Order: sequence, then C-alpha cells, then structure tokens
Amino acid sequence: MKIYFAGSIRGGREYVELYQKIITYLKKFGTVLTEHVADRGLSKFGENIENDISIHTRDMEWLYLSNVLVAEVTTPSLGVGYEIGRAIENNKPVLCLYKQGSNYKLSAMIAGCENLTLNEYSNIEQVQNYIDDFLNGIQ
Ligand code: 6IA
Repeated sequence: MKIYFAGSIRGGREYVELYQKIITYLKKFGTVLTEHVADRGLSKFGENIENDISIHTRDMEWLYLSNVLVAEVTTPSLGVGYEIGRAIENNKPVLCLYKQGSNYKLSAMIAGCENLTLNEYSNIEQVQNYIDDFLNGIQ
C-alpha cells in the first residue's frame, strides 16, 4: 500500500515529533511517500533549494500514486487542506487525525466533510488504533 502522509509545514511545525511517530506506525502498512513532512530539519522559515512549483508537481504525482491519504490536521495548514481536497476529488480514502482539546479550531470544511474519516485523539495509542481501523478497513 502506498500512503501519502500530510502534515503542516509552513502552517507551523509544533507537532513534528508526532508526525514522525505517525509515519513510523504507517510504515507497518506499506510505503510512506512523504516522509520529509516529519523532517525536523524542515523549518517553516527555512530556505529550500527546490522551488515551489517543483514541490507542488512532485507532491501531486505522489498523491496520484498513493492508495490512501492520512492527514494530521491539528495545526491549520493550507497545504494539508489542499491535499485533502485533491485526494477526495481523486477518490482516495482520507483519514484525518485531530488532537482533542487543541486551541486550534478545526475548519468546518474538514469537520463537516462527509467524504473523509475524522478521528479525534488524545494520545499516540489512540492514533494507532484509528490507523489500524482505517487501513485494515480498506485493504
Ligand atoms: O501549507 P503547508 O506548508 O503547511 O503544507 C504542508 C503540506 O504541503 C504537506 O503535507 C506537504 O505534503 C506539502 N508541502 C508543503 N511544503 C512542502 C515542501 N517544502 N516539501 C514537500 N512537501 C511540501 C517546503 C519547504 C519550505 C518550508 C522550506
């Protein structure tokens, strides 16, 4: 299974360690095409040798290749929201994970979307259980 993991980059990096844990767990199920999302060296302020057009082109290729998109949606991110929308339009199953009690309010465009699965978690064990349920359900 090819998995596209989406998590905030320019939106803010406060949950990057959680992204790493999620990616490690997702690798039990297949290949994660977007491991760089959890790269702690990738700062929202950082320079990148690639330009934004090539980032967008490459990410869309990976998204088309993937069987499923898993998104950590707690930190609001235009890029993550965009990827979720593009995945749904391309009939990919989408799992969104949101940290319960976060100061960030989840967008109605995610919370109110009936074409995705949204789970609220309070710890990594819950995240893992939600991933199990979701990915075993579509295999
Ligand atoms: O709007 P955001 O930057 O928070 O969007 C994050 C999402 O867009 C992630 O799920 C990625 O898949 C994708 N994305 C955004 N920026 C990049 C990137 N380099 N490389 C790969 N995927 C990206 C940006 C580097 C820059 C901050 C120095």
